[in-house]
Amino acid sequence: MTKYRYYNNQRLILSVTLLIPLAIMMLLIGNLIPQNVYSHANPTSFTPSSNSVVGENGTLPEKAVIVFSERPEPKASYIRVTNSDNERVDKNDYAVSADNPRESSISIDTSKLKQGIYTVSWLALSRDDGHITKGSYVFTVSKASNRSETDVRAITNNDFANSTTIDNVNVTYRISPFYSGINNNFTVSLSDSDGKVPTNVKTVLLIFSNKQAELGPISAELTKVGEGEYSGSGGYLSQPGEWEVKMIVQRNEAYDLNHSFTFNIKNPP
Ligand SMILES: [Cu+2]
Repeated sequence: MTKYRYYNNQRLILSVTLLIPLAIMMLLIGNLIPQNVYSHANPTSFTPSSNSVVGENGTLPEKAVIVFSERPEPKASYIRVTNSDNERVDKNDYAVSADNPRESSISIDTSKLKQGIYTVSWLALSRDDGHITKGSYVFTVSKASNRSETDVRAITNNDFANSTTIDNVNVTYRISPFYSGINNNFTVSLSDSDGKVPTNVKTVLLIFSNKQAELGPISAELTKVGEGEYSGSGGYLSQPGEWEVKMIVQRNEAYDLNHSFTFNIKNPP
């Protein structure tokens, strides 16, 4: 990918001059085409919600429900709920609601919900525009009432860490304690070649996928915790195996920094 910044104003003015008529054209064309051509069937709500902890009050979710922005075609769409051993804990009864054609759900076999991280993976073929969208998210089952001593034992750290330089920005990333099926901490540190912190960073995103287990993409936005330091915690690495992580650093008035990395991860010993 070619990268350049707007170092000189002339180039910037030229690009803006070219962009205005283009933007007007896009607006005119956009108004002639029904809106849903651009939207696809994207999830607008998840139950249980993304990254939530359930079960602490003794109630377990009996369904996974996803509402989409368009109508999913039931014959070609799915929702699957899997545990950290990639075993399905749903009842394989995917259905679109009779009351709301944009809402679909699958029943969960609550007898199979033990303490741990669960992945909800979905695919939707839109009846409105024929496009396919897919993704995953995770939730945690925590049974505080019957938590045993062994569940809270300290897990030995097994950190994964690496560095790269993209567009003169040094990027260091770390995953800790680096076991699947539990919460991990994800940190990204950014500095330029002089060791200074870049000031134009908007967001740092991590997008996780595990092709073998058909999980993902699962998106996580990290929080700024210090100068050039971004961090987040979650059960995104919900199952063992090979994962690919796409890291995207979005910047003001500069191209995104993109870096992908893969690794193998195991469930805790
Ligand atoms: Cu679409």
